[in-house]
Amino acid sequence: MLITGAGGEIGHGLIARLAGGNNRRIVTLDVSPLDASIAPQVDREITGSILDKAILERVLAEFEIDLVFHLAALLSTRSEFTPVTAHHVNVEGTLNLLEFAQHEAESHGRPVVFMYPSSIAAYGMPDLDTKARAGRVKEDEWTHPTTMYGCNKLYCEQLGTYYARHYKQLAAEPAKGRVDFRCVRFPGLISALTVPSGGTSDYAPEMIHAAAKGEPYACFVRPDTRIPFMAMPDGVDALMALAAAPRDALTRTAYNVAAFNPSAEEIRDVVVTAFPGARVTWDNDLKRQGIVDSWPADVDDSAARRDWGFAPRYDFRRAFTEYLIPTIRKRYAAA
Ligand code: AKB
Repeated sequence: MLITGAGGEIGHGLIARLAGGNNRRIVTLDVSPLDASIAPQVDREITGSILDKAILERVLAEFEIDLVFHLAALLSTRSEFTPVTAHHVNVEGTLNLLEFAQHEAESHGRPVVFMYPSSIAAYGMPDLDTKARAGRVKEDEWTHPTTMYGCNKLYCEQLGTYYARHYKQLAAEPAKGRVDFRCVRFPGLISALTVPSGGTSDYAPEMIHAAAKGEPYACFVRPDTRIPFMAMPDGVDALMALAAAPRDALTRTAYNVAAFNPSAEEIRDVVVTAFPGARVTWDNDLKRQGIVDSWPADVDDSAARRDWGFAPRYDFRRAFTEYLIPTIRKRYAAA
């Protein structure tokens, strides 16, 4: 399998999980070298960019890849600062990977499963009243993203669907492969092991990690801000479950997934209880606030539950008591 953006948050979680039992060789591609906690789990680490077609050609010539986790992306806040670069990485990079997957499929005569993490950024709620009234948003509702990242994600979902449909026709011919594109629309992800960078849902993980380290944290969104979240182990499980699902069971290309949707204030309350002495203040960044205000307060993930058995293990309480707090405490104690 090939994992792009392997050194990022999801890549860390995925590689750590695969290390626990996986019979496929893992090839990674990331612009930076992998850190020591995951590098030993990987069979071949390539340092380079998804925009470098020569690297992808080398991978094509050297390996037989039948599963791609295309995780490399610039996240929402970062993309607003460098929208043109974001478009290059998020859209042209994805196009390169889809072309790569198609060539792999053709040259080995079998489908390549292409896993793509999309995002709640693919939605765009016009105002807070509509957001409050909309409740749990379904995949095909309110897809009017307001950010470069959201536009990139929504478009790449369509691009993947195009490759999948196009090559379904070719698959009827013998010895031809196709791209089997599958996508999860992730909510904010919270990992106990890594801190994200460049995202807008980052306030939740930043608040938790700052409290664990005994550092003050000024939260950049209003206390009443509400978007869906999920603990990283459930995010990784979702990717693996969708990748393994029988093709015939899938009724859509992009699936919502989420586990809990606390307000920023509810997150603060849990953090302060878990780490007495935590200092959380509010320092609203209007631009970032505008981004999260355009994301739904919750999503309807019933299609994922029905089609491939999505069932997150961690609700809000369990995410903190059984995963985040013990794992983060251990991490910083060891450090
Ligand atoms: C971001 O904040 O940009 C990401 C996301 C929700 O896709 N975490």
